[in-house]
Formats: sequence, structure tokens, C-alpha cells
Amino acid sequence: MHARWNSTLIAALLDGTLKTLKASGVKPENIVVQSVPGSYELPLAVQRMYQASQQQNSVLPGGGLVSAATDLLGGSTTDLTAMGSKTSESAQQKPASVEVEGNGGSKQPFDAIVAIGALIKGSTMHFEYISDAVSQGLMRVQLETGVPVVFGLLTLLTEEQGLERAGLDEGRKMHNHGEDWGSAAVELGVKRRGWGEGRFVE
Ligand code: RBF
Repeated sequence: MHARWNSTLIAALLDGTLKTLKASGVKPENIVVQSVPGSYELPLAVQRMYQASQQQNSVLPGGGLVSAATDLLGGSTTDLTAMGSKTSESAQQKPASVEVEGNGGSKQPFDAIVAIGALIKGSTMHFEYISDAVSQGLMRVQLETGVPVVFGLLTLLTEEQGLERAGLDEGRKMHNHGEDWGSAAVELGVKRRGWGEGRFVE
């Protein structure tokens, strides 16, 4: 799941995240990407998106309940809720592509969700309030739902800091943090599945 503010950074971070997810063996059709206007919207969107993934197969055509087992690396669903548009600069613009690569993919609940946003400090206290609310909100969502929510929120003092963390610095020497977020999603998704079955996967 991603916010659409600071879209250049977001596009690179999303690319990095997707790259690592796929390199880790997650099937593209099991990855769902959705976007929201800004970072402030991420906690609710992540919470509701996870609930939607639970609903999609909670009832079989015959009315039977389906177990919530997931299969991150096998035939399953990984959810990456990342953000969207590669071109929009503000929340006013049309949600870029709400890509749903997961068509035809697993209907199981998401194994993990990556919440991606980039907050850049301005001259008022806005940045502090949003950063704090989103950080606390995402932690709350993951503890309340039990699904790993990877913290892909950059809280930046300058845009330059964001370019460095998205691997877009001039010399292209810096690391794209999105790649780490993809790895964290896979690791936590696999571990959580193990914990759910009384196993400790390392
Ligand atoms: N959202 C972001 O994701 N990153 C930002 O840097 C950002 N800066 C904002 C600055 C101002 C002054 C305002 C009013 C909103 C900003 N937002 C930003 C959008 C915010 O997360 C949210 O989408 C809106 O406040 C609507 O709830």
C-alpha cells in the first residue's frame, strides 16, 4: 500500500520492494498494489485491505468456511500494499494505477503488508503530527490484526534525504530501502505462518 505524495520517491521505493519480493519467490499474481492520497491514510487503508483479503474467501460457494492458511512462497498470497502513481505529485491527482496484479492469484489472506509513504518536513508542525500518527497507527494495525505491517514510511528533513534512501542520489551509490522492505515482508510472512502452526522458521 502506498501513498501518492512525493511520487518520484514512492515509485522508486515501490519498484525496489516489488523487485525483492519477486526475487524472493513471491509470485507476481499474488502481489496486490493499492494506493491512497497521502501517508496519513495508510493505517486505515492497510487495516481495511487486510480485512478485505480475509473476506474474499471466508465463505466458499457452498457456504463452508475456509481456513486462513497462507502460502507466501508457494501458491499463495503476499500482499504488498504499496503505493501508486509514478507521476502524480499530490493527493489531488487521480490515483495512478491501482494495480491489481493479484487477479487470478491466491484468495488467501495476505501474509504481510508493506506500507510505503514519504513525509517531507515543512515549516509547520504538520510533519511531526502526521509522522507520529502514522507510525503509531501502523504499529497498532499490525498488533491488532496480527498481520506483519512493514514500516515503509520515510520521515525526511529534506527531499535529498529521500532521494538517497530511494537509491536516486546523483551517484546512484545509495541503497533503495524498498528492497529491505520487500525482504522484511517475506521473512515476517514466512515466520508468522510458522508461528501460526507452532513452528519456528529461521
Ligand atoms: N502526505 C505525504 O505522504 N507526504 C507528505 O510529505 C505530505 N505533506 C503534506 C503537507 C501538508 C501541508 C498537508 C495538508 C498534507 C500533506 N500530506 C502529505 C497529505 C496527508 O498525508 C493526507 O493525505 C492529507 O492530510 C489528507 O488526510
